[in-house]
Amino acid sequence: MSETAVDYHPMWTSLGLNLENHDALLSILGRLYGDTFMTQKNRPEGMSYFDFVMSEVHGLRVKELMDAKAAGKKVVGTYCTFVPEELVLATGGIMVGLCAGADFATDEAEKLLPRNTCALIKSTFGFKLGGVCPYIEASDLIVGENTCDGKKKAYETLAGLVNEFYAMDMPQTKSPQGRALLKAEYLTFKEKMELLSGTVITVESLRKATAVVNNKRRAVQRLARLRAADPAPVSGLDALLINQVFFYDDPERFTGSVNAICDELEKSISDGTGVTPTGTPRILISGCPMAAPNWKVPATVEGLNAVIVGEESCIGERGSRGLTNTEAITVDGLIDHLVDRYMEIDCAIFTPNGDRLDHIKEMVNEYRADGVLLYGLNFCTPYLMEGLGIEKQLEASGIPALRIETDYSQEDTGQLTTRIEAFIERISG
Ligand code: BJ8
Repeated sequence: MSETAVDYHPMWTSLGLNLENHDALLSILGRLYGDTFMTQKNRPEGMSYFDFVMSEVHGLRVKELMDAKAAGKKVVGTYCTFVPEELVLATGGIMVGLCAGADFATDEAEKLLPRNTCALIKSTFGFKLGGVCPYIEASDLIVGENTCDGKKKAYETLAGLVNEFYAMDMPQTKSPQGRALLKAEYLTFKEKMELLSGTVITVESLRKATAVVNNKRRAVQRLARLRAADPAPVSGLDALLINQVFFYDDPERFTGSVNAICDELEKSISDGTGVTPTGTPRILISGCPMAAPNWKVPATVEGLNAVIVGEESCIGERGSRGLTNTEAITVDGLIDHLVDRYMEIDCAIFTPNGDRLDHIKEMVNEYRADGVLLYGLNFCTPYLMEGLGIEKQLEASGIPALRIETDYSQEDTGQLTTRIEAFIERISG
């Protein structure tokens, strides 16, 4: 996210980025990254890989995508953990996440969206309209999913702004009908990917792609389990960063880098060392996804000498838990396994969504959290509504919970700090 030695301006120009806006964004993000991440104490050495990825997130990684495109591969941009990367990889393609986590060109976005739209959707539009997202421009296909009302209506407008847009319908219940809908959508998406890439998906290619994604998930699951240690071996900010990089990096390289840092963390756990003192208040975050560079709340929590030990979030464990069975002798059988795995994601767009509460409680137990911070973006009806009930039920089970509603601006930082500080005091008692 910083200016780099290699001059990528010609590449950004070829992608049609607005160079003035883009340079301004990179310079702001470079400073934010330095202030947020590089000031942390006792960081694991393995984080240097993720620092490098972030420093080159608009540079080297985009160049890799462009090189892959020149070699005939397709790049698919997505906004939701329900879009199966396995089907993209099985055609030789590359999938990247497009959700954006910073305010940009909000005035422009608000010409196309109601003001009371969540920051995540507004930011996605702002990045497109401001001409600052190389990933949107590098994508041969952009996949939107009919999840929340905000997204599905915004996609109708986004479809007119990008090269090729593809809408995927989504179930709203975990019923047999819901499962059948997801299966039908995955079969149609498979056909779309085959058409786009000119490659037919075979049992072998899908099994291999599924194994690659399973390995990536295994690695972040391993990282998650290590965070159960006290003292915590890695900060919540760094763990969130790794979960954010999950959506950009080459999957196999990412897996290797996460496993390398896990080796390091295992050693520090066995040495009894960590990033914070033993007994530091431990918080689980649960709610809306935090897309890069949305680090506001974790930075606030950890700036108050607490540590985040897990994210019940799509950029976190909700998105990465579970593995897909690779034992099947037909493509259809493998897609059935994919559907089984993805139907486990307990997004708040499902009704009812009781599994989410169970999962939060499991995570509290497993990672020895002292309390749960329920994180909702302003105007996100699914998570804000669900958060009310979850807060009551957690408290009734003796698990302290704090519900916060915020956006990407810094305007409420003072108020958030006061509330989070009081919560930390409460759970430390
Ligand atoms: S599976 S959480 S990635 S939909 S914050 S845009 S819900 S109004 S992001 Fe999500 Fe897929 Fe679900 Fe996960 Fe709408 Fe809320 Fe905005 Fe949100």
